Amino acid sequence: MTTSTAKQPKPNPYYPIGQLQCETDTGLLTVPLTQEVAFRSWQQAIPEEYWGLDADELTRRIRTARATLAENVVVLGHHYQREDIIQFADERGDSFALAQYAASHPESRYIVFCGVHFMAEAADILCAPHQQVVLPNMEAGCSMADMAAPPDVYSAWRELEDSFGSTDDIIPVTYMNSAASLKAFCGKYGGVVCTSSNATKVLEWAFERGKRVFFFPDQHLGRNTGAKMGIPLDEMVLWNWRLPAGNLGGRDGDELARARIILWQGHCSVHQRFSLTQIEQARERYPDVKIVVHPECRHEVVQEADANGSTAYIAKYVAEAPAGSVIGVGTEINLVSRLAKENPDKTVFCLDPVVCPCSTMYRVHPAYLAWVMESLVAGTVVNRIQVPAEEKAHARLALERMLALK
Ligand code: CIZ
Ligand code: SF4
Repeated sequence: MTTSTAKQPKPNPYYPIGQLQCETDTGLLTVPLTQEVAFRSWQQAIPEEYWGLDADELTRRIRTARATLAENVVVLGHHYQREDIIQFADERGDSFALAQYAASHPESRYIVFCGVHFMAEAADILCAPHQQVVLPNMEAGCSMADMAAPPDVYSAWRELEDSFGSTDDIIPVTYMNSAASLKAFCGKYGGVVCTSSNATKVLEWAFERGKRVFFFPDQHLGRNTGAKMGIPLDEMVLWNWRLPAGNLGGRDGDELARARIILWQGHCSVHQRFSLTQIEQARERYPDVKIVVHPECRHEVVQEADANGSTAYIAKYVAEAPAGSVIGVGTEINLVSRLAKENPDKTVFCLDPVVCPCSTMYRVHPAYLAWVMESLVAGTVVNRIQVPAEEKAHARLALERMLALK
């Protein structure tokens, strides 16, 4: 695969209005860290020598380290990573598929997970004890996962217990995009993990065991899945975690009594940007366009789309569309532009004209990958992600319940 050779950010024709630009708008091109405006505020300190390296030099150094480490390392690339990272991935995919891939390669002691924090944790939960998981940039979190702080979830659970008299009939379900401690919480309280590929199956499982589901952190995936199962919108209520404890997440007793799904008020800032207006504009411009979106998008957007599904689903949808198709996609821009490149016989475009990449995924700049890989070559494991043993056991249980549904 080729790499970007651009040394300078190019002005992007998509952004006519300066104020609408996001911090990562220099686009999908890699420039040295010193020129990355977005990295100044939140990047993890790495040795000075990596700051000035351009994309070509970083590529060369990562390639050398990769060759030296050989089968001792597996490099995983999430779909939302930039091309300059994806080119090194032994496997690319969604968070769960990547964690499974790492677990099925026990010959590799080091798993370098180019993705975000919860994904590296999931890999650590599923991998063998001798495998060590490394996240190139510790600041690469997920803003959606961060909306469900474990103490807030535990406090909500206690409030639900007080309100209903017990939680025996409530099944906690966490989306993969959550802290390991919340996966452990689900394991401990009879709950389960879901991904965007299996959320329906998981909720069916949950409703066989309880009357209600407590779903976090993504309200949209929860609502879209519930609606797909025929649950009326007014039987899915939002729990506003920003309110102080004691407020029942902003609901009253009647609303909670009616609720079949209690939805944590979390969202993905990338997917929440997609709108009905964008779909309308795409249909006006291309009357035959097909619209495919991720279920982290708002309910009305998912309803209006021709299809919706996980990143793997979207990739398959585009690949299987007939030549000449025009497809508007509602998901992260790195994946959309890769799909456009890999399907040159189709017109594939992002529904959002102000194409911000996922800013936390973007934090895995190749300088970080070079640093962690060269550290491994030197015999030092930096940025290891390790889930505490007890948490791991419970989190694994919640993941295994999900796996058993296949
Ligand atoms: O689980 C993943 O990797 C995410 C974040 C989304 C998806 O649909 O694959
Ligand atoms: Fe999190 Fe959204 Fe980025 Fe996915 S795209 S990692 S949900 S912030």
